[in-house]
Amino acid sequence: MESKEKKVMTLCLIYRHPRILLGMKKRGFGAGRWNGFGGKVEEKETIEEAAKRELVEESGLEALQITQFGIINFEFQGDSNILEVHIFHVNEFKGEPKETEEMKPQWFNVDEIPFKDMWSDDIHWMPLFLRGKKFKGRFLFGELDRILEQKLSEVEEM
Ligand code: 6OG
Repeated sequence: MESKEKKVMTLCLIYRHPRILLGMKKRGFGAGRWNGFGGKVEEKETIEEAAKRELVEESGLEALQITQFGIINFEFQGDSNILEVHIFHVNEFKGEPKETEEMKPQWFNVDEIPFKDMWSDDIHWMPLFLRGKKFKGRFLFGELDRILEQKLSEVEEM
């Protein structure tokens, strides 16, 4: 049996209705796409600490209130890694969004989220997130961002 290596990651979405802050990823994994802010959890920190740290590093914003809303496992055909992405809602924050080496931030109205320039899973779970629903899921990607399998369900608690 092939053994899969799990990488735990964070993804923070700054959302105060009707606006959501996204960042254009300038380099690395997911470059050229709009996404929330996040990255890998390091050994010595909790997942929430990592979420806050990555948010500061990538957007310059300090989260004052943060709540977890989702966990999604991403797998890629022919790749032994599983990305376990923990999705957080940031409702209150301090500071002004600033462009960093990694991300260029921009506010979007929730009616104008640029899904065609985002990871193709986002259009599936974002509506749940925007309605304040908690969720768990799994996506298997094939070539060129094509979703081969997906499972997504609402949950009461994380
Ligand atoms: P760094 O490699 O820059 O962190 N991420 C994904 N986000 C979405 N919406 N869909 C995916 O489908 C994703 N895979 C990873 C987790 C990468 C950032 O991208 C997120 C991190 O926030 C495959 O450290």
